[in-house]
Amino acid sequence: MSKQNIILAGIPMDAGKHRQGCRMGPDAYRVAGLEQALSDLGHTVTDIGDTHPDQVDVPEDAHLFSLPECVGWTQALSRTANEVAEQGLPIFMGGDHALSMGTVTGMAAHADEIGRPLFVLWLDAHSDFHTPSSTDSGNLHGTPVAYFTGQPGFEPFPPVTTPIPTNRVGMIGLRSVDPAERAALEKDDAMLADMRSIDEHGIKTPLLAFLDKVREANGILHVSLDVDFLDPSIAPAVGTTVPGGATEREAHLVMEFLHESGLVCSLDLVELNPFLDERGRTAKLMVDLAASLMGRRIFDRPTRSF
Ligand code: 6HN
Ligand code: MN
Ligand code: MN
Ligand code: MN
Repeated sequence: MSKQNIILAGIPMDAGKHRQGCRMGPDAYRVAGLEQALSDLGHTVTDIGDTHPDQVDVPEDAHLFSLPECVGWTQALSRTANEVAEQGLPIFMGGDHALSMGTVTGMAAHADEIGRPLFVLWLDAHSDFHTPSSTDSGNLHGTPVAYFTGQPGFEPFPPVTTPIPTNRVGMIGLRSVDPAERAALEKDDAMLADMRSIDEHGIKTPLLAFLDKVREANGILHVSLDVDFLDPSIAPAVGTTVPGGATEREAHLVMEFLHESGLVCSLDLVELNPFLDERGRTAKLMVDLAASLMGRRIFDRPTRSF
């Protein structure tokens, strides 16, 4: 991957779930030095500030948390992602994972415009494959993959004009998948790598297989990195911790391979809740992972104390 035009877009979205705090994510990434870390690698970095949701005429829903706001965010983010993708490589600083309903559909429209298929790598403890009718929690951050792959039941949301077929989705890090999501995923053909298979075969095996698929199809790759992909002992700043996650080295190795692939077109950094962090350690780790993805080499890692 050569030197890039990186666009940092803040998405202070907290509407995708009941527990609040992810709205502080973009500023935590700024304080943790994301822009400097990336410009130190020789990239041109522009922080375009924070995005805001559109005002939409959608009624509140008794079960789904903050439905109108989520629809407004999706509409605004899909447009913004498509626009910024033309200027370079966007990094979407979340905000909760419901933001991917907008970023991925916007990137899919962009990929369509340049005539290349978009693939999505979902680094997460969860599959986020609920639909508005299958979710028990009513939290829409558990639904983005179902939305952008074109599953039915998202009527109040903007229609998905360029759905991503499930065989272009790869999930790595899974260890908490609800029964309804499992049933739906079993019928589909997404690449699923749970933590058990990672323990057994290493994280490199599913990742390289997936990257081969992207390359063979002349595709481009959107990466969606949920903080809970990481083990909670190294990344406590997230509301949905699940023990047994990726180690620091596993996560960096993924980023290093992604960098070497040259296939990544965009990145979501999601679910960071700075209110739950310990002396900024999770924010700093996420910055380090983004830097690895953008080409920081292993000997150039900073020394840290907390
Ligand atoms: N995330 N499956 C659970 C739910 O409430 O639907 C957890 C969702 C987590 C969402 O990882 O972004
Ligand atoms: Mn466009
Ligand atoms: Mn998620
Ligand atoms: Mn998750």
